[in-house]
Amino acid sequence: MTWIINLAGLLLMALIVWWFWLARREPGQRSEDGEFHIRVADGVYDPATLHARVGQPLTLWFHRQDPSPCAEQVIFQGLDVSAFLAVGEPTAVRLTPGQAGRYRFTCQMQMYQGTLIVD
Ligand SMILES: [Cu+2]
Repeated sequence: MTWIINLAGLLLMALIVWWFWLARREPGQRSEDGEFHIRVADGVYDPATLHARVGQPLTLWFHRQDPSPCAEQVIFQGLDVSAFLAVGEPTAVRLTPGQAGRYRFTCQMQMYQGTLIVD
């Protein structure tokens, strides 16, 4: 009986370690050449978390598959960048982050949500 409890405890510890390791890793996409391809469909940007460096010129290709008006615009908060997205053909959004920080990008109703993390 005791060994079952010990095993359960070990499993729990492993789960906690795994959870924190995952949380610290901050999932998302990094791009060496500054190009990203983001699918816009079903209410989510995929990938929704982008990593970039200060001063790195970025080209974000938005592939909008959602024809609803909700998805038609993407707005980068705090970067003074926004764009209207075409359906069925990729739209390029070019920007160069000048300061480190976390910048949210959303549709105009903020149903689509993404984060650009600049370090
Ligand atoms: Cu929307």
